[in-house]
Amino acid sequence: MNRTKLLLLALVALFVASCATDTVDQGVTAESIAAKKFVNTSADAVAGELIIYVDEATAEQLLASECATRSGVTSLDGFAVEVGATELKPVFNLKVNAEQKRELDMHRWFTVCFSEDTNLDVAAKRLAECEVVERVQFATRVSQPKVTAEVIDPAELATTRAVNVPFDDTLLPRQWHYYNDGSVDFPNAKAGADINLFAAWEHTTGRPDVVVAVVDEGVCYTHKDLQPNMLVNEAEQNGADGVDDDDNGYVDDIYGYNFVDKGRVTWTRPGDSGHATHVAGTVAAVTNNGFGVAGIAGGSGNGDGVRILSCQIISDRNAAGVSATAAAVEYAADRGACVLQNSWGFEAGQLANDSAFETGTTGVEWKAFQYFMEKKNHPNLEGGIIIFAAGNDGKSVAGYPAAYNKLIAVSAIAPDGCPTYYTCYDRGCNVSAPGGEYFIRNGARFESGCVASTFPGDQYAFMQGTSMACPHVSGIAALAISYAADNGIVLTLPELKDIIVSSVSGLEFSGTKSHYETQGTMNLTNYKNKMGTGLIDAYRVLMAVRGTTCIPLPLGEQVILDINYYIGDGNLQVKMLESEISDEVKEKLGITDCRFMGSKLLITCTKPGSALVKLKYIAGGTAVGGGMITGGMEAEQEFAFVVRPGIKVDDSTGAPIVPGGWL
Ligand SMILES: [Ca+2]
Ligand SMILES: [Ca+2]
Ligand SMILES: [Ca+2]
Repeated sequence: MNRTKLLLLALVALFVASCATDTVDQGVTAESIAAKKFVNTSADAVAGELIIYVDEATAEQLLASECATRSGVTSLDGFAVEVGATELKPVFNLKVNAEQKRELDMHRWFTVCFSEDTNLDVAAKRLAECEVVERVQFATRVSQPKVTAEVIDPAELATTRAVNVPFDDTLLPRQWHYYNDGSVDFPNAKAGADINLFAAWEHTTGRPDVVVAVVDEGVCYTHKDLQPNMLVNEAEQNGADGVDDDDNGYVDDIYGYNFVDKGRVTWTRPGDSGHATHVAGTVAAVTNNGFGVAGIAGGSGNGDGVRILSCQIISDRNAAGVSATAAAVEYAADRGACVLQNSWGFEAGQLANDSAFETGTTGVEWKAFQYFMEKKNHPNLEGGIIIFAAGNDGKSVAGYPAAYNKLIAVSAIAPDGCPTYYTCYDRGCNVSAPGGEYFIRNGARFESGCVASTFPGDQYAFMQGTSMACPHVSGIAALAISYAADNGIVLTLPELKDIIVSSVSGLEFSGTKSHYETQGTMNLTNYKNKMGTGLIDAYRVLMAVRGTTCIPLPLGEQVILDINYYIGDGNLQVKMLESEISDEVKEKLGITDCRFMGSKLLITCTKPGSALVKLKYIAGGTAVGGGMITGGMEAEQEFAFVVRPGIKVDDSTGAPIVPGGWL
């Protein structure tokens, strides 16, 4: 008798015993209790599969029987006979890190497989009526937003790079989403509608000990602009085909694992879209290697980018069920990822709110997320951060699980600094990033306003979507962890989440803009203050990790900066002292005028950029104490001057006029 049968027999025995009791003694009550055990509904659920959460004793019995050599339980009827059950297996992989998984009760989740002809609702009801079964979940599939890729003509790959980009990747000038000086070909393109990446790159470009798991289709790991930044499982790479060389429960998982087909990661099936490869490139395509695109945390051309792990949950348009998806998230945590990049969701409308997601009806996917968030895979982040695309339905609510309040959901903006026509916004959306947008001119479609990244077959392509916005935030999270590591800072997970959602530019828009798909107009007023906290800014994220306050300064205009806006409670208690602004900083920001007057600094910057400066002031009183004088204390604080186009500040205080900053 094989292992599966043994497990099945054990479970069936338990079902029969408990179901019989329920039916006889409790009747209708048992039915109402059973109804409360359902995590979700059977709408669009996969046939022939259910996921159950059993009580502790049953879980132990089922797991122990996995190694049993005895002939097993004899009573074979009831559920197994009715539904033609063929398999019963734990959802999670207890070969790795079992202790922590048991603490989270992950060992109590099982998948039951049976004939696809079986009525799912009837089978689920049967299971729910069993005392030992505490929850029953229908195996819904994940969905991935549809994408339209516009492959970049190879002739363009040889484009001479513009002089104003910091690295030599030939397509970097097309990546307006990293640094937008307003010259991108898009209606009303706005300088500053970007993630302000170039300034961040002056401080870090990533670290190879930071692993980002891309939960998506399979990543084309042979792509020459990705391959050096793929996480390699060396035991498998140097091992034997068809053998689980590192004994982690997955055969041949060299660059990740394919949870749909149960094997190697794939990207060349007819239905594959290139989505994962595009997403991975935004996070960590190799930067400064002389060709292709740059990745946000792709290193500096010295093998120092963050690493990508491919957790494949969609293959040839077939999506993994929820239990395989949960296993993919668990696998990401077990392989050392500390950032989970997710441009996918469940079909909208299955769960109405956070409480349906988390409370009495918690599903198996949440258990996997919880494990990922609790697993400490990097010494400089106490946990793992999970980032989701908000969804492309244009709804005023994020999809699930993106909307869940412990995950970061990303909405998408276009090169005009306005919401894209497709983005989900408002409820459940936490922060925005560039997702790009096609536009029509004279009847023709243009892709220059989309996001440029890697595409299978050593190609490059433009795509649009919150799927493209999401990896911007994942890449920035990876930079934040890298920067923390470089500076000996340990972040908690809540700290990193707070930093990400608070390090943003204000988004200012009004009126209407044209809608690419319908060629109608979208009313931007509907989106006001609903694109999360604003547009994420990579430089601000790093400065927040460092603990340094950013002072936005306008470009080419004299400004009177009142230090009291940035220190203390703003009651003019602080007098500024003459501070040294180095020649290097003056040159970098084109500072033509710089005078200290009382609590104020009069300054004119003529070049965009950013620089760290130390400003001195008197803490208390109007003079520094010492000698015969009783007075204030001389103090010093580091600030980051940020000069960008579009920054507007108050004439008398230098405070930014757009709440939260620039744009
Ligand atoms: Ca393996
Ligand atoms: Ca192998
Ligand atoms: Ca490159």
